[in-house]
Amino acid sequence: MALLKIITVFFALVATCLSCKLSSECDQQCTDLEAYILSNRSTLNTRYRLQYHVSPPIGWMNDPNGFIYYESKYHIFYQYYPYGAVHGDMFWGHSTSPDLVNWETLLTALIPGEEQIFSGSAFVLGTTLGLIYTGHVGNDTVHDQSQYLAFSDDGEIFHKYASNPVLRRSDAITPDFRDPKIWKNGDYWYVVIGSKTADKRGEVLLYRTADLLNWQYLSVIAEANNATEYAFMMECPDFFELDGKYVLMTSPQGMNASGDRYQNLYQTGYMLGSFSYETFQFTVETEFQELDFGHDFYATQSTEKDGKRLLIGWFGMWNSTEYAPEVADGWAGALTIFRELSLSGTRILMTPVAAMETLRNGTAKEGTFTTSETVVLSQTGELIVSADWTVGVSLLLTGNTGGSNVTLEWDLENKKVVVDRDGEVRQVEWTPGTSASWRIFLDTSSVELFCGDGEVVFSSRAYPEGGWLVENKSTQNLTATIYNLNRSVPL
Ligand SMILES: *[C@@H]1O[C@H](CO)[C@@H](O)[C@H](O)[C@H]1NC(C)=O
Ligand SMILES: *[C@@H]1O[C@H](CO)[C@@H](O)[C@H](O)[C@H]1NC(C)=O
Ligand SMILES: *[C@@H]1O[C@H](CO)[C@@H](O)[C@H](O)[C@H]1NC(C)=O
Ligand SMILES: *[C@@H]1O[C@H](CO)[C@@H](O)[C@H](O)[C@H]1NC(C)=O
Ligand SMILES: *[C@@H]1O[C@H](CO)[C@@H](O)[C@H](O)[C@H]1NC(C)=O
Ligand SMILES: *[C@@H]1O[C@H](CO)[C@@H](O)[C@H](O)[C@H]1NC(C)=O
Ligand SMILES: *[C@@H]1O[C@H](CO)[C@@H](O)[C@H](O)[C@H]1NC(C)=O
Ligand SMILES: *[C@@H]1O[C@H](CO)[C@@H](O)[C@H](O)[C@H]1NC(C)=O
Ligand SMILES: *[C@@H]1O[C@H](CO)[C@@H](O)[C@H](O)[C@H]1NC(C)=O
Ligand SMILES: CC(=O)N[C@H]1CO[C@H](CO)[C@@H](O)[C@@H]1O
Repeated sequence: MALLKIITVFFALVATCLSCKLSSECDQQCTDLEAYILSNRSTLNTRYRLQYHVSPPIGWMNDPNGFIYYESKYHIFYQYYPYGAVHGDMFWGHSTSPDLVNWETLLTALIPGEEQIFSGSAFVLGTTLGLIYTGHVGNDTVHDQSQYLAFSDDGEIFHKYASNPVLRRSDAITPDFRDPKIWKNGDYWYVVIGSKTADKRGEVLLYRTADLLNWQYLSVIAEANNATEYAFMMECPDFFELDGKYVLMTSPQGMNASGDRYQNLYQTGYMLGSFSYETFQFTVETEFQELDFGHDFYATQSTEKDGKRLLIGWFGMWNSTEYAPEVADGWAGALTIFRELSLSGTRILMTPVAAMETLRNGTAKEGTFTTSETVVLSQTGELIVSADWTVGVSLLLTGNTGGSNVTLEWDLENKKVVVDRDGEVRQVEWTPGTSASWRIFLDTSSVELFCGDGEVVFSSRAYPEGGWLVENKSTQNLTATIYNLNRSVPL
């Protein structure tokens, strides 16, 4: 009892005292978990392990969390279940990088207690790294969700605040209240949190606090308001300024497919508008648009560094990761490559972070890529393809010895970019400039296609066998530079 009291006082201080020193020891629970990860990792079948995308050391991964720059390194955390390639009780896995390309795996940051550690974000408080996450208590059907804090002095060992939770939804209309994204403005910390209305329309709520402990409800930032915008839940909201506009990025669940749009089980996209820190109203100016049109993209999180808005997404989808072949290998899920955002009119452009170029390790091909020509790569590659966009383009990406067939097509007649993965089609209109090119990142089991300046992007997992084989199936000769890429994440 006395010990409990001391611990409580100690952690109560942490939230308010910048100079309090936290213990930086991996305790027994942490030691046992790391021993399990270390020894059991060797049992993974590594055939589909990615070479430059962050993926769990073992077990399951979904949403990225806590993306931040702290003490000279980028930190990324993620929804993690080490004991199987399934969505079990959630932990937070953790990796760091000096450059967003070369990643190192750190100790598991948060281990579930009475609560599972659902999604959240990070903040820097002096020399302390803080995390705010959703504590999920109960099961899928009967549960309670509220917001918890944790702190670290060294960026690796985290301590949960003793008087969690610090923020609950005051009306009890829904138990779904999750994924706090925090930022600071003036004297206050703000969070947006995903939730739903009493009649089950997804909504995003705004709160603020001066001390991280006492929170004030401010406003509804956005809610699904009609049939076409219908969503029963908004997950993983993010709210930030980009080139003079405010962006509400969110992952709505329950939007029905409509033509080429919303083809995945759940969506991720954004609305642009203006926002006032006096009225706390977000005035929406553009309709919801998907950010990425690939098969496997969800639950984005962004952070700002040196004036750049950087973003990462879960390279997965709820109904594909569970059946992906890697599940049989003892792991599931990954993060996309890191992207930088900019605004062009009403469209957010996504480009790979500049440091991706440091992975290039010589070229497999440079120059004319003739009709019917094939290029065999090892397990990774970056392709820069230029074409005459007044003529159609078709590139087949397949395995050197079989596996997935992914066709990337410029459908001239419909003016659409089409990504066909084994018959599952995703497509969207594109307006190429004359000098536009496609930039394609291939990893052991993934494809990311960036069109032009990043106005159209597709992220899809795929499973080629025996390394990639790229074939020009177009009627025109293309110009291509194809780089080999080095590994930058642990096996
Ligand atoms: C998995 O980890 C447990 C706990 O550390 C250990 O007892 C077991 O031997 C490991 N299994 C393998 C196959 O390494
Ligand atoms: C979920 O928890 C509730 C309350 O404890 C319990 O009644 C219910 O059976 C549980 N459901 C499942 C699927 O475990
Ligand atoms: C629903 O909302 C969308 C986007 O704001 C709008 O274009 C559409 O007209 C609305 N539909 C109805 C039936 O209100
Ligand atoms: C979405 O699709 C489901 C199943 O097809 C249907 O029951 C529902 O009415 C649709 N919702 C909207 C808003 O169109
Ligand atoms: C996942 O859901 C989407 C949208 O409902 C559907 O088109 C797709 O076939 C599903 N995939 C799997 C593997 O169930
Ligand atoms: C790629 O890796 C090789 C072997 O480890 C190394 O020699 C080379 O310098 C690396 N290339 C780059 C661009 O880092
Ligand atoms: C890919 O295409 C080849 C050649 O048409 C075919 O044999 C193979 O079954 C296809 N792979 C998949 C996963 O559909
Ligand atoms: C493509 O390049 C090949 C080899 O340089 C050349 O023979 C052929 O005429 C070119 N085809 C077109 C359509 O330009
Ligand atoms: C980089 O390229 C060199 C020369 O082709 C090759 O020997 C080396 O294995 C490559 N490194 C990696 C990590 O692929
Ligand atoms: C127009 C043309 O030559 N298309 C060729 C593209 O490549 C495929 C596969 O080799 C050929 O079957 C097509 O004839």
